[in-house]
Amino acid sequence: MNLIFNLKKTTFILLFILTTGFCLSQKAEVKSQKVIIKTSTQCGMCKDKVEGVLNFTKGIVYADLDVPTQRLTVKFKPNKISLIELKNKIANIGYDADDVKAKEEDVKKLPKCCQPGAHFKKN
Ligand SMILES: [Cu+2]
Repeated sequence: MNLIFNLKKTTFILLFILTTGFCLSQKAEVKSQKVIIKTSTQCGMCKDKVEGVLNFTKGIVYADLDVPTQRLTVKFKPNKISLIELKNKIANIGYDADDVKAKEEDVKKLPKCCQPGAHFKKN
């Protein structure tokens, strides 16, 4: 009787440990998020610059800029870098990122050809 009871208890504890462990491992798994950000980039140099910075930023899985549409696709880990931090990072390089506008001083640091209006009118 006592043996059966102990066996039940052991099974219960084992099951408990397994479920807890499973839940914890699920939580620890980092889910990455994908966003498309509208930027003020204009050419291949802008592309190299933005991708160069972002692809070496912690928490960013990859960054890919489509030059003709100015759309930047970023896959990132929200627990490492937030969307606003990401946009600020782009703005710091000198480009607008959606609602986050680049500062005048940062825009002026860009090569002349990459500054707004160099290739086409800023909209
Ligand atoms: Cu450029």
